[in-house]
Amino acid sequence: MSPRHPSGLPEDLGKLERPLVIGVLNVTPDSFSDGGKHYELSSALAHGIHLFRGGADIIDVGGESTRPGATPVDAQVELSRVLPVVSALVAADVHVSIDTMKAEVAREAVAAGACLVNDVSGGLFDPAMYPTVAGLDVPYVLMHWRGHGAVMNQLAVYDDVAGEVMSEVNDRLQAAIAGGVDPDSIVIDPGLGFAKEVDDNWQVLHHLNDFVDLGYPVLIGASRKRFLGALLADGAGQSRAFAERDAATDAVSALAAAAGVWGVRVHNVKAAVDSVLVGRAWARGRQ
Ligand code: PMM
Repeated sequence: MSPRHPSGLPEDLGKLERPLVIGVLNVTPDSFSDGGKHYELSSALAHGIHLFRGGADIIDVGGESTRPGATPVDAQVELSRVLPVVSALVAADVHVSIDTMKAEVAREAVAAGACLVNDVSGGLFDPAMYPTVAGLDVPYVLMHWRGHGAVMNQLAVYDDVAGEVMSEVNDRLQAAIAGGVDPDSIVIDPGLGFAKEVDDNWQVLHHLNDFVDLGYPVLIGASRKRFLGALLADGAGQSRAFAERDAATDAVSALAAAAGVWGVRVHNVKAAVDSVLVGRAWARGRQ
């Protein structure tokens, strides 16, 4: 069975019978794997179109780096980075999601045509997020989060990481629904790399079926993350370079698709589309 799509998704995407591939477009000077690369509007737009032509179903535009130690930015700075890119991609008929923790940025981006709100804080950062999203009629990605990049490494303390992440996601789900968010519009995400040590991510992935069994569409963002760099470290313990983590990312995408996730968020979309098709066929025993 294909995973259920969240309500509010554009009609053409809602017809897809495979996990969605969401392409990463960070318009920041300091994101962990592509910071600075697409900071200018023209290069952001060109990369967004490149991802779209490569098969991305949605381009996820973010204007604030979430990496450990990153400097927080205010809503005006974030808006000045993302809005021109969102508008230009929407004008080119590309589906766009907005990666933000701020209600104001979410609202403005959706007004400019974004079709999904991706909130890495799961509503913990901005108390206005749930009431705002409740009025927007677009899917809402609620990710597991414990704190901003400046402190998140200190917050990676667990007795049972998969169980605690699941229970914290459940708490956020209840809060979002109580705050007016339509449960059918929610996508959950265990937040790989966010307040998680290297092996914590593998524990979460080992229990991915339990997240899927919660009954909400699940999104996974493993792309090029530190836990993959560590897995692929060389003999001297040197982490694998960002751009050389894509084959491992694709393996995670295939396995996640086989486990029944709704979508994967990746930098290299072309191979990810193949990967989710493999995972889905594997799980179904047919094409
Ligand atoms: N990871 C990053 C940013 N946004 N959103 C969701 N829903 N899930 C993620 O795992 C996630 C995210 C950080 O990665 P990046 O710096 O490559 O964008």
